[in-house]
Amino acid sequence: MTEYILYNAPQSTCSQRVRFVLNAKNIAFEEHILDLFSGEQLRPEYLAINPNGVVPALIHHGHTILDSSVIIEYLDEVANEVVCFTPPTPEKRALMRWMMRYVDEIPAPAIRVPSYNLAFLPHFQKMSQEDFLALANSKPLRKEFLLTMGRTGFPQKEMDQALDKLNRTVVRMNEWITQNKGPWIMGNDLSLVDIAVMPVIVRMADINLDSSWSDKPLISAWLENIQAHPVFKKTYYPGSLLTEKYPHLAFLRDKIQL
Ligand SMILES: N[C@@H](CCC(=O)N[C@@H](CS)C(=O)NCC(=O)O)C(=O)O
Repeated sequence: MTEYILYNAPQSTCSQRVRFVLNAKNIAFEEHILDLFSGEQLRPEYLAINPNGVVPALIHHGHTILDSSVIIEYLDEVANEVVCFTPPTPEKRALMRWMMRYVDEIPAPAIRVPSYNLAFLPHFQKMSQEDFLALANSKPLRKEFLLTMGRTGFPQKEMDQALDKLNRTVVRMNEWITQNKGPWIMGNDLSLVDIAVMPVIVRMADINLDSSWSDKPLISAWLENIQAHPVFKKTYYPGSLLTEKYPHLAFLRDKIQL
């Protein structure tokens, strides 16, 4: 049996965190790509692995590890020979985990709103209302999210709130980098919190929300640094960016009010 098996999706921001850590640690893994639009994550065989019906899921030596933040912490614990992304002292570890909770609480859910409104909505608009409701009701974790979006998209108020959360994250990240003297969030070393927030910042740049940090050179430098990391390209393999599948998104800059 392969030591590591990853169930994930190329454009899934949560999956990108896990792929980055696996690649950085030089861990070979069997990759299973799920088509989230055809509902492969909701099939009984996958729900038996992850009852929440979301990716990623990691299987290591037959043990199932769920939730991207939990998975990257797990990987840093069991495979820390090549590189370690967790600080050495309990105080710093607590600080990193607190920052990771912020990322999971504020920007990780917020980035889904523009992603769905701008890119994924047409997939749902093609469905009949009946099929859409049946799909929404079958989602263990995202039922309310999908029902709020409906087949017309999130209302402007939801979009504004999400963009506000993303902007506040950029401000917070800038403070963290400044306080810790950069170039990474916790200072000199790349840590799990950088990897946790990476997909949000990369997605924002991808869908033209990078004006959020036009006055924050530390964030631009942080993004350049992560993009220059040796495993960035391997993690964001072709098809991982939204603009690769939805080229019209590259031209939306003027339509989104920040
Ligand atoms: N907290 C979970 C969230 C996982 C999650 O929301 N995954 C998304 C992709 S990033 C998904 O599988 N969505 C499928 C769906 O909404 O049906 C984690 O970090 O692993």
